[in-house]
Amino acid sequence: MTLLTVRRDGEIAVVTLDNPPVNAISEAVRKELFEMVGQIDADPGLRAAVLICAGRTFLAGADVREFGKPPVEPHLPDVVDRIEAAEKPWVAAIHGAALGGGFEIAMGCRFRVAVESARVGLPEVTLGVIPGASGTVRTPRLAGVEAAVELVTSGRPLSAAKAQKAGLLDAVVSGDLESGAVAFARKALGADLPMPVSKRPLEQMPEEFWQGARKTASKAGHQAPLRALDSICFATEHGFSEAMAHERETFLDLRGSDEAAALRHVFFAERAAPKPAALKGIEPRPFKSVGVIGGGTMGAGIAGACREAGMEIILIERDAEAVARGLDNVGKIFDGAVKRGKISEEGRAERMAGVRGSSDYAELAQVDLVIEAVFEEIGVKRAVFAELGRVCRSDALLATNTSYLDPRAIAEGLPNPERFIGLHFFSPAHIMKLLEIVPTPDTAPDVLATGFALGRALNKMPVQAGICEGFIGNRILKRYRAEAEGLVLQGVAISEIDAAMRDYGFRMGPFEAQDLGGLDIAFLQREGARAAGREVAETLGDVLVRAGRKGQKTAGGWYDYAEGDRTPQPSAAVSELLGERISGSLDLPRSEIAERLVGAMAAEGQAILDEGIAQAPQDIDLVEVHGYGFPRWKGGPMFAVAAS
Ligand code: 3H9
Repeated sequence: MTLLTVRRDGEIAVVTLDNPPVNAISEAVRKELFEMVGQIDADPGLRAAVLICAGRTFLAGADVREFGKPPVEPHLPDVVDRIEAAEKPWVAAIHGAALGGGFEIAMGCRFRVAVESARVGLPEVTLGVIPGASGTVRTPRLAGVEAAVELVTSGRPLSAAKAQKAGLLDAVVSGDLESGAVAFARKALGADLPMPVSKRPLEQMPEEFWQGARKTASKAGHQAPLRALDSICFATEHGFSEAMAHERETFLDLRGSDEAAALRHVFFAERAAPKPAALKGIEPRPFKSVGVIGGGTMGAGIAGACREAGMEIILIERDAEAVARGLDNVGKIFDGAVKRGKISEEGRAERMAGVRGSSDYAELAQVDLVIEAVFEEIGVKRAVFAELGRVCRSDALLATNTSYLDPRAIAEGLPNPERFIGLHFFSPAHIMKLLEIVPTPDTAPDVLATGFALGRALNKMPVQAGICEGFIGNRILKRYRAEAEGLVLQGVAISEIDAAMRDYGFRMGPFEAQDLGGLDIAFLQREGARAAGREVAETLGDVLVRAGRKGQKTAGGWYDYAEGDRTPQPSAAVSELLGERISGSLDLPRSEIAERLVGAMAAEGQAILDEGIAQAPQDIDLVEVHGYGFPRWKGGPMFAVAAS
């Protein structure tokens, strides 16, 4: 045994698994666990076993890296059965997270105890599969069908307290987990053992229950949640072994699916992106105190996100009135969190106590980091950095939140330009995950490392982008929209293009999304470029804005809207406005429309890679998934096109 060690505590064996980083259940782990059950059963001096893990977590699930390879014995369901069938009862002692196969192993144990901070769950559907080692068969026997359906189809883990309430855990221990679990085992040996989970009875649910659950599961947009639900339903109607065979078949079928491959791609990309190899070993600068310049929607969102992560905030605005408005905007963010039950009133007060407003830049003399989020105009931004250059510590990190301007131009003349960086947040900044990190040629490596550390601290998805118009995300967006307009010019109906992209998995198509966000933003940006003497071709969006059609806020953009109704209606006015420009009557199936638009995104992504603007194709995929609504289960445009 190399991964499992055993320590004796009287008649209890404490079996510790140490398979860093997350105790994933690899082939070796399965093999050692399977054999360990036999060894403990054969030892007359032992009466029970506690399974505990070293490191940050209990078993985090099957080793996802093995999913692309043929399954090798012993299979996980057999390991779970083996533990359950042991003569000596096993107790799972959970810290960190017991997820997927990790929780399935825990269900094979006769008891489950956890520390308060632990989480348990069956997140397999987020990887495009279903639980494959009895999650859909044992969970309804352990916690009831309704709880099992919620756990398995949502993939969301539960806190230890909630899991105990649902019947998934037998006890939550405070203090040392190992001694708590050993004490639990000792006490349990003094009473009758509960029935193994596989032998427990299963309740039957009415047809309406399944109908409602199917409706909810189908909202995910990909097949795994529905298949997981079907598997639970099957388990309620068949015996244990039959249900296990059915679950296994579904699991293996999905494991080889395109959706699962795409979701695994995103899973690993998300884990790699926040810790770029090139920055390994570089110590980030501190960011305990943060100045935010601008208290509008963006500035307030950034301030709210930083405060939520525990930083002390000074919000700078022009004058007292604007300061009050800015603080009010931050307050509204925390009001929302109170309303959603995420924080208490006291929590809100405690957060707001750490947000101070001022119109005096001198207040920023000692802060670690300043993030500028003022109007997107080069003169305004440069004036801000001239001021910051005067008042801030020479080692304070200075960041601009710009979407389109060149950070080099913003930083021109700044003393110590090595501490300057672009941090492109997405609106609303306290919610959106994506953070584009844009270093200039002068940015010091530890400043870049600080950008990533900040991204991680804010629980965002930080991705490095080089300097070009629109960085990664907005540059691809522009190409996507241009391609969509190109199809309109060839005669494809606007509503068909939107429907095609919804069918593909986006929540909205490109035209509906513009109507919601407003067509004027991109229009003004194009006009700005034209005014600066750059050649920018007239778009169909320009035609609409010039005719006063800026989107839902003007009761019409690409579509018409009835008052108080956000349902897009095809617009005769738009047909008339665009009429003579439309030169064809192209009729494309929706799948081909989507293929063309995603293909255009990927082609732009390739150009971005070739120019060194993005570091890797998976970074582009993360930008699209986390910032632009690209369906996760398609993996992002680079993955989707490479896989097709
Ligand atoms: C399953 O169990 C199927 C079964 O039902 C049936 C089978 C028959 N495998 O997230 P982190 C790596 S499906 C392989 O940054 P944290 C990860 O790539 C599985 N590797 O840590 C990273 O590597 P690197 C169901 C894995 O502390 C490193 O570990 N389980 C796995 O922020 C650290 O990861 C899940 O879906 C894995 N399963 O969070 C759980 N998990 O250092 C997935 C992680 O090289 N995992 N790695 O970049 C998680 O949710 C988090 O990792 C966890 C820790 C919460 C556990």
